Amino acid sequence: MSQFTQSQFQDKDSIRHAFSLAMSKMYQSEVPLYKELMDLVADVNKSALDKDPTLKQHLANTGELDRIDLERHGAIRLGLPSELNMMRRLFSVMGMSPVGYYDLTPAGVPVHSTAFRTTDSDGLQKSPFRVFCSLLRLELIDDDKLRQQAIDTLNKRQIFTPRVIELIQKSESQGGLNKADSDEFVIEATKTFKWHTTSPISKELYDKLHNQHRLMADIVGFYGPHINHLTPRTLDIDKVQTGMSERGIDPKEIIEGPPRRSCPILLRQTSFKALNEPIAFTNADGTLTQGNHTARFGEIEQRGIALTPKGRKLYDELLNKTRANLATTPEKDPDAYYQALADSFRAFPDDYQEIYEQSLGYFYYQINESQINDKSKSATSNDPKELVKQGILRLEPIVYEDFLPVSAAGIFQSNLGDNAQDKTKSGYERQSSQAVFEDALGATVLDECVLYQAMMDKSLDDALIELGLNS
Ligand code: OOG
Ligand code: NI
Repeated sequence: MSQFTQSQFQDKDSIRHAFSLAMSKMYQSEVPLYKELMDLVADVNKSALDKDPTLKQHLANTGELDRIDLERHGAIRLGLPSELNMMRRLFSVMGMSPVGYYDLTPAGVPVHSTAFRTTDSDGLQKSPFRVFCSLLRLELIDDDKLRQQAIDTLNKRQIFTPRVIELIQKSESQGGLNKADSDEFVIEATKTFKWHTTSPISKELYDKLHNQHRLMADIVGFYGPHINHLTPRTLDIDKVQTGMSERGIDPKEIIEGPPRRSCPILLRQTSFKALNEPIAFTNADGTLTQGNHTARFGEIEQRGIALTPKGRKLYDELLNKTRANLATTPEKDPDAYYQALADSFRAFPDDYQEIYEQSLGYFYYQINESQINDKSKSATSNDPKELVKQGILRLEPIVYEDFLPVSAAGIFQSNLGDNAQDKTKSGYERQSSQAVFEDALGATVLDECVLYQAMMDKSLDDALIELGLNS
């Protein structure tokens, strides 16, 4: 393709950015509490930056300072493999690829998931918007007749507008979309994720699905995959958790993920509980029956450094240990849980240098400008550890862009309504089905660790070139 044609295309990062703003605007009008949450997060972030100049400097060095206010993720749930396949193609128009495979079935949630996001460092700074996307595992409906009814219902719906499908095809065949098409694409794509106040199914069928699992009713009972939350990024999640209660927003009982630390790792998340909303169900004769449905909620997250497989293994071990040693569930005694969590995570170094030396986390290597003039000549080795020790290179944590299955299960559960955990079948006894998921997706999911390692390696190459130390 010629240079000239390519320059006609809108940058995929800016399509994603426009889409993320359109989704935020739609969700603010649909769920006014989300706007309140955004305001609370903006206040908390401002005071966190004012209080902590070191944090501010780290964020400035990694380019995250400018993206904090833009940063959010959304979540959707799909019913059919064909929907997941088209969803991948839709996100690809915006430069988003499937990263990671999350199996939620061991936690009693009948879905498996991936996250669509950009994988490119620059793209992440321009718009880190990502979408946690789950596919219902219809095979887990244990009643044959009901499963068939669910499949028939899903087969009748078309979650994408005809125009968005045309634009996806156009983007694929041309290699991009021009400005006018991109603008239209954003409007058409957003329609897939809007809320519907009418359900295509009867209240009776809804109740049957609901009895199987609330998520089945949430997916099969609607014309489309409504966005169920949009999550801003905060710099101090504990403040937001208490701030929610002060503003009369009802938070879930515990913050998921690692404990509070000086050097945050991975991801901490909390949410406010799902709203109970009126829905009109459609009877066989076309008349409507009023009912309710809970699906949409608000979530907040705090992100920290991405961990290597070694670091992740340690994280999983410490989290499992905490949960196994607890006499009760975390939700029943949050204080005891936080204490136990803090105790076990003492085994995870809370110092970036130490995390680096033990190869537990991913870092960017950056040149320490103040040191370079006097020391670069003496830098005879291109061994990064040596250059870090000499102060020629400094380490900046690479932020975790992905999700955590145990946390995600906690977020799902907290929004399935009261006592849902007790009613949920404790763990579907199934094998993880990444191959089945990828078959539906029409692509393999990317391995996030490979992506972080590549970012770290590239930062080293760039720094060595600049120092004249590359071989
Ligand atoms: C997704 C729940 C998981 C997260 O941030 O881990 C999630 C859903 O409720 O559809 O959003
Ligand atoms: Ni989420």
